[in-house]
Amino acid sequence: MVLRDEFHRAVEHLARASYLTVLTGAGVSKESGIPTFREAQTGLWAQYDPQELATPDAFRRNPDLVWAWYMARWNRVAGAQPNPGHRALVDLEKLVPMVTIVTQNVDGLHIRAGSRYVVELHGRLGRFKCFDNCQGDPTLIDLEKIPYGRERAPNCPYCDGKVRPDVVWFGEILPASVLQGTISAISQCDVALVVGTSGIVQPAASLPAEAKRRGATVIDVNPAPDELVAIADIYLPGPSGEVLPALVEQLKNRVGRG
Ligand code: BV8
Repeated sequence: MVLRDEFHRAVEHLARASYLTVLTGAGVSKESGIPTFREAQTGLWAQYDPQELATPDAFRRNPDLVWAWYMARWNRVAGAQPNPGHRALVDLEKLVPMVTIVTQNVDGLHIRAGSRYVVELHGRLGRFKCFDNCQGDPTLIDLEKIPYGRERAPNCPYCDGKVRPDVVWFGEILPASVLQGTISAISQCDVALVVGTSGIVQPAASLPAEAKRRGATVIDVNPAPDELVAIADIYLPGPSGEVLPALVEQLKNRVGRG
């Protein structure tokens, strides 16, 4: 069966890998109960397009609406746990000499699962900064030290401007340190494992093709064919919470650490 062959090819590439870069999107957190970015939002948020809220202009126009959206998402993430897919990526660190996770997700679940090398392309829910970075970029703000509520964006204790989430919005450039870490992981890897991303948002969506251009084998894990299937060497259909543990199981047997 084609799938079985593809699966075993993926295990062979992982067994021979010396540097694995894992590129993850919202799909890897789906089985932790966190809806993907493109899924219809629930309740109050159903009337909004996430792409319209995740921008500096939206925050300038209506800081309290955008603030409340992030508070609701932060609240949901705080109650979520890493799932078997996150944990399988941690297990890979014992089976491949070097593993770096480059994630689009802002939920912090890879770090909470125990992954050691994680590049968070788009920042992190629960980290906050002055909208104007008045003390330097970034001017991080400890919410515990200022009065804040869930409904209204608080004021910066330094400049009295607005406090915002420390995430990368549409139209904003990714931090230089993040880009450096990403380029390093993409240029060194001999296997790029792409998990749970629709492959739409740039520049993250260009990373698998860049890894391939540099000679890496690209493996794509997604229950639905995404934009990246076309350039993937191997496509494994299925939820990451099932496919990744199965890959790790087979890899353990293959390298004799079962
Ligand atoms: C920038 C943080 C330079 C905020 C996010 C070309 C070059 C450069 C820029 C652009 C370009 N083209 C367009 C742009 C602009 C823009 C962009 O990409 N627009 C898109 C819509 C076309 N990019 C930017 O603005 C970026 N900045 O490039 O700066 C610049 C600046 C100014 C002017 C010029 C250049 C910044 C983008 C960062 C945006 N911030 N997040 C927040 O979270 O609130 S993006 C956000 O959406 C997420 O972080 C994530 O990255 C993205 C959602 O994508 P996915 O993770 O893939 O999630 P999605 O829901 O789409 O898909 C989930 C997948 O999971 C699906 O395929 C599904 O099948 C699968 N799945 C479901 N269940 C499972 C599963 N998979 C596995 N297991 C399962 N169980």
